[in-house]
Amino acid sequence: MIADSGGVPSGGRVTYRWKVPPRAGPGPMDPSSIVWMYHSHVDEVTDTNAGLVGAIVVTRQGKARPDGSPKDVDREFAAYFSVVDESQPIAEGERRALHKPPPTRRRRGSARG
Ligand SMILES: [Cu+2]
Repeated sequence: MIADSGGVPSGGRVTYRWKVPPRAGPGPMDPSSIVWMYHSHVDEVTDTNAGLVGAIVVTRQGKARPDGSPKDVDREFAAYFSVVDESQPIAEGERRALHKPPPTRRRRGSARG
């Protein structure tokens, strides 16, 4: 892993490199590739709800093209389904990403009703 503990700046890019042990790849009865999910462990729930998740495709040795895609697959896509509690406040960074100003706080009993 290359990144330090400072996180990835907005618009930034980090390249991660993992050593993939044979047990992380497809087994004898699996297709040419299997998928693992990656996600943030900084603030796991908030970050995952903000979309900081993705797929890692591990293809059997000798079954990948030079770009890493499996030779026996025409198209790849990953789908991730999740249940999210939208009643929970979202993180400030997520709010900024949506280009919405933070909600205005109002005092109870305000003359403006
Ligand atoms: Cu995890």
